[in-house]
Amino acid sequence: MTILTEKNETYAPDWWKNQVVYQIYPRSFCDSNGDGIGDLQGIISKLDYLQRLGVGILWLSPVYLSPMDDNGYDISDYYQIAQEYGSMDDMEMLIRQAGLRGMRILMDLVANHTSDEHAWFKSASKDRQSPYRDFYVWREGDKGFPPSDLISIFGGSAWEYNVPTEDYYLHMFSRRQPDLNWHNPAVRKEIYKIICFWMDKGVGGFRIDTLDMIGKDVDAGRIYETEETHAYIREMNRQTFGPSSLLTVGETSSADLDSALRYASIDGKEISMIFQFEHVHLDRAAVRDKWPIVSLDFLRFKEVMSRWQTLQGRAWTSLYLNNHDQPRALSRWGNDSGYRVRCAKMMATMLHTMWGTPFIYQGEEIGMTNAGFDSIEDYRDLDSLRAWREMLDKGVQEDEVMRRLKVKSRDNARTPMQWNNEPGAGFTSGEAWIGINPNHLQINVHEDTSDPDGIFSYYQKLIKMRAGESLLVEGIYELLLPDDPEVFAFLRRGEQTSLLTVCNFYGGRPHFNWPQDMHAEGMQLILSNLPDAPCDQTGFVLQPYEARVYRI
Ligand code: TEU
Ligand code: CA
Repeated sequence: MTILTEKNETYAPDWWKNQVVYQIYPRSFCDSNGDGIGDLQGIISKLDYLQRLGVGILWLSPVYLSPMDDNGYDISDYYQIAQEYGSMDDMEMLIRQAGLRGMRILMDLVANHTSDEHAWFKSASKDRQSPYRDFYVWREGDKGFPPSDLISIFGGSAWEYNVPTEDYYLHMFSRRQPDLNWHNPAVRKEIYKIICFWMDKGVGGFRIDTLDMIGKDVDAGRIYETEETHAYIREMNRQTFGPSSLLTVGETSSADLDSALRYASIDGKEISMIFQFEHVHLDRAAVRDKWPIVSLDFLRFKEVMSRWQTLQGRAWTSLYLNNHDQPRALSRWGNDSGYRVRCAKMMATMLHTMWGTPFIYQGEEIGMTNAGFDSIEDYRDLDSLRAWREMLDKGVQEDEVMRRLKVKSRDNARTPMQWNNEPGAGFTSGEAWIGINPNHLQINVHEDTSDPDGIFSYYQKLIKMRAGESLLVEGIYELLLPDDPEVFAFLRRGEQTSLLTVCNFYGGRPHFNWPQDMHAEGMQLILSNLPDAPCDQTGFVLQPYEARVYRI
């Protein structure tokens, strides 16, 4: 089945393979009514900007009805739009207006858990006889102790005692996000109804939150990826988006290559692609211990990014450095001061010339940076606020706790989009729900897009290149200089020609030698983040954070 759009276009099954996705965090994108909270009409007012950028798909973080305990990742009604974001009419207008500009909407489906204010949970938590009782995971405690030592991702026990029914329910995230029991066919049926409802609205696909957790075996303490996980995804595929050309992206923080070959196999039985987390877990003390500050092991980063390229031809993958859960990569792994503009372009060159579908997170296209918050009062993210309390209780010095939040907090990515240098950054005429980065005076859309050498126009070039360069979609990836501590260089080999990407991730001036079987005269520079790119028979000296792409 292909989806007809406003222009009665039809979409081939792999329409998204040369597209770039733009993630919008609605709360922080654009506020149209001055209440300090981003909204759907705000997004609609920026569709021309997004069309100019050249992206083909807009992933919206959740906009459904929610008490906003986790900024919408706690849904209380999947069929309604959160009042602070607007109405269903606004949502339908957004889908339509985006479609008219050749852009499709990816909804964020949070189905591992609901809000504790969802009607199902309100009923289930009141009465053991509720018809929705088995929509959630209930276990007896043991003389006042939780049923097991499962820990929530947001810290603390994953079990919450429920007084009315005198037992515990499971919540792998906040206690206000009770896990759904996917082993119950009635739950799966309800989720499939929700997917079909939004498909009928004309969305282009779904990003599926914590997809690797839906088949959890709680009593075995196995939270991620079981056989049931894949069985349920295949059933979901068959009963909803499978026959269509929708784009489906699963968030699977536990995935390795083998599981990715199942989730995102080109046989189309599950989903189109996944978000893997190996690279964003590299600078963690441990996968479940994100707060201690660890510097990036660049060689491991290159190895991980390259290993995920080996899926080519057997599955499909996403490419990302930023999202609403991660600190901004430019601050985290790049240079967000003296070389901010050049470094932003270099990181984008690395990502957008790899194999897979690149994702741009709002503000990445103008080089926005981490928030720089100094006081706990600045923070809004429940994960960060709880971690602050937990680290203090464990005896970590307050200045170290604040240093960690400043580097690692999800709020780094959630400060309002910086449209101009006005007091509300063009995001709001009111008081923003979270602090606006003071550097919006210098770093903003107006400033950057008025510079032909700005980051935005560089992203435009990369996106246009992907749409027109088959080597970026099909070229076979080959890492060069795996042991080089500064340079990330790789080929995208084709039949007749190939592409060569060379990125200097640091501030040194290393010399890059042309690869063995290649010569200067055969090289055609097709993109660079510096005005000139001299080279000689041997190769060239890379300037700090310099990036070049050659056709060979
Ligand atoms: O995140 C799931 C996930 O992988 C998180 O555990 C992530 O590792 C953590 O947020 C890092 O601190 C998804 C959403 O992206 C996130 O915003 C939600 O808070 C979470 O699920 C619960 O829905
Ligand atoms: Ca608003």
